[in-house]
Amino acid sequence: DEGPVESWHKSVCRYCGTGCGVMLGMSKGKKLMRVRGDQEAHNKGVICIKGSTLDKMLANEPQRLKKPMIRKNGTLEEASWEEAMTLMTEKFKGAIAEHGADSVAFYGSGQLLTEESYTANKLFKGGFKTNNVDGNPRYCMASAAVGYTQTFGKDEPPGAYEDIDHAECFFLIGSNAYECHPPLFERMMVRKKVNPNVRMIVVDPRKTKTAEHADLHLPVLPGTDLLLLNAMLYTMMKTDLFDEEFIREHVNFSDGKNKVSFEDFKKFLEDYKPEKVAPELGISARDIRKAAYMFGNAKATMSLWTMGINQRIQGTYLNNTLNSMHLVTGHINRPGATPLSLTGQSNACGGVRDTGSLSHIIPHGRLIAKKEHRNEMEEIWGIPKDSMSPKPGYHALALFQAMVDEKVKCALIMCTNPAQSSPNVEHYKKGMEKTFLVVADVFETETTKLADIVLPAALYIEKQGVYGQTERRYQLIEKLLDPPGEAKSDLQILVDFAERMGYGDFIKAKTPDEVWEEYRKVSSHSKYNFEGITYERLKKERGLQWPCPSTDHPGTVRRYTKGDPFVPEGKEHYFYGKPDGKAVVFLRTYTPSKEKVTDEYPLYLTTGRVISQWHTGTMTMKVDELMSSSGPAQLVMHPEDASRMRLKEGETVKVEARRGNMNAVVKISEHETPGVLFAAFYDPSFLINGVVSDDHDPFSKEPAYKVTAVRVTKA
Ligand code: MGD
Ligand code: SF4
Repeated sequence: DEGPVESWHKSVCRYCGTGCGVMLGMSKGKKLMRVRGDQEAHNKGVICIKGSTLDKMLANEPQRLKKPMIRKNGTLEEASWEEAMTLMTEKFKGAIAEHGADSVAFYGSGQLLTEESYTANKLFKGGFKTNNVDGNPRYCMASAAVGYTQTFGKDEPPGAYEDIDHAECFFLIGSNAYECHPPLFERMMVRKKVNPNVRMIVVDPRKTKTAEHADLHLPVLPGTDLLLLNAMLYTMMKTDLFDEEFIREHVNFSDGKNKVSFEDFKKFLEDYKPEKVAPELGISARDIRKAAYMFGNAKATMSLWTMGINQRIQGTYLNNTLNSMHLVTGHINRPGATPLSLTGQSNACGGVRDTGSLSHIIPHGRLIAKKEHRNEMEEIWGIPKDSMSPKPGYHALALFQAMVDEKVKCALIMCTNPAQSSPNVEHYKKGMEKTFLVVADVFETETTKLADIVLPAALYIEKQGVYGQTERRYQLIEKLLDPPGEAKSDLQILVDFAERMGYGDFIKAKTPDEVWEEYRKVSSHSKYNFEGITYERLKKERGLQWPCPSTDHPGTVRRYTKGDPFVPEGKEHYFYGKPDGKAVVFLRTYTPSKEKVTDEYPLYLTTGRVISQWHTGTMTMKVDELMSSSGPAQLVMHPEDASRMRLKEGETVKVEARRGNMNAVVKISEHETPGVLFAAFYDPSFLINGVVSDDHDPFSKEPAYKVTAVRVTKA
């Protein structure tokens, strides 16, 4: 018996990008006994079923990976750290010597600690000189990141959760916040309850629990939302809902190549008359107009979105256009008026986007392809000028394709499970099998099963480091437990690997404290400046929002407006990511998805999360309460579809798509829309990604997990 709770410790939930503050009750025997929401954190004590069962997840010690494993004669066998790290070093050194630095890669995660992602990125890009560093945020938020960068010149949102308490209209598009960001959804409902004039519009092909609470639900057909946004803009233009003064002072227009005029923008919108686009959207022109009035007429409108518009072949365009709707109506930079992309993972913002741990970027919004940006980082990292590779590395899908093509010989994968989470997964698994894969995880996964070396990693409060979420808030997780067996933190693994590869002096920050100190100083050379966010402050405070340039700075709730330390004195708004301080409104033309339904593939398949499971289920499927809530994953369809195909609940069907086929068990639910099927991706025994299309956005390279055309027949 580990005894009752002896002490409570402030921490952050392990799972999602809401970044809820939690209080962890530890026993004398150093066991996590209880979890509750932190009343003083931004979530005001509210947490969801996943967060409240963190103790049960951590209690799964018997199933944890505890010793390194090496594949010998086709089977993974236990080995010592010395053996595993020696073999890994030998393989990486061999590949670099024989095939060059671009034959190795790092594939990371928006759930690694910031200190870990920063170190891996620095080692591969600044040390080995390959930009083959990417990770699962590519599957998640790349479109939001590229969208912000194109519109404002800098990634990360202008607003914050606090805006929920001031908004008069919530525009939720491609977000099932009820299930995926429950404390934020609850905050919106509280706002609505206290102020009955507050309205909520939900754009979603599915009748989700979020949509059930909407004042206006627009069930658009999968893949068509850009038509809706442009038609709403058309309506706003025709009804004088544009804020011409804000536009004049703070906005430029662009067709993507050249600067164009406000008049050109208006002409562009003429193609998107509601009556014209309504049939393709599958909703009425009246509802399009209604949505436009609600958005435009409210005193303050806040848009919130996630994967429904990020995971799309026009994900970047959708993000641009949504940002544009705020700019042209002046619904920005005021309390309650802002676009706010909700984060999927706990540390995709702070850990990956801000540290520049994707194949085309380097820390703090710098681009690999820009010589002056590389030169800045070379100087900061103390490496010779022009020594970094100018060539962007492989983005996630290109990386796995390079494995199929045997161009990438060795890869280190940390804290992610791409053999389950990648689209068209059976194809990319062939590449993973061909490559010398080193996988660090806490449990056995579909990816560790393909590894040549498996490294047991420390989990959550078994290590220390910073998570950064949606609203530019950095929060600290302190170490409260020792990892089981021989498991080590990903940072320890990276530091050891760096030393063995001959980069011990370059990766000189070796502990979380040292890395944070280095990284904090690196940030001071940028507009992401968080030099004032020290561990000392984070131990006391409930997170801090950057920019935060000095230790006496309170952090910044709203960017690009008065109160942001980078907005020049005397200016009300200033989009300093752009040379002239003006944000860009793009003219973005709608293109139909290649996965549009046909006679051959007459149904849409859309995929995503459910409230009680986290991503590939490795952590949450081990918790009884969560399993009994979700059950095994199934193919969910509307009763009309089921009766048309004469299918019953529990029946096995064959799902066929252009890229593959699989069997599935049918579940019938009124929450789906006729013609649109839903499947979650947590359950490895129902690997839905076997049929999901790997079409992707040409700018963000994010896969379009949300739109696949399929046919369903009795198995
Ligand atoms: P996770 O289950 O989050 O899935 O896909 P993945 O990242 O592949 O994987 C995290 C892994 O890290 C788990 O295996 C866990 O056991 C391990 N882990 C936990 N803590 C640690 C640690 O501290 N160190 C190490 N080394 N390992 C640790 C997520 C991806 O899936 C994402 S982000 C999105 S948004 C996509 N969404 C999506 C979708 O909507 N539909 C479909 N069909 N597929 C999708 N795939 C994508
Ligand atoms: Fe954790 Fe996200 Fe649930 Fe909050 S909403 S408790 S961060 S899983």
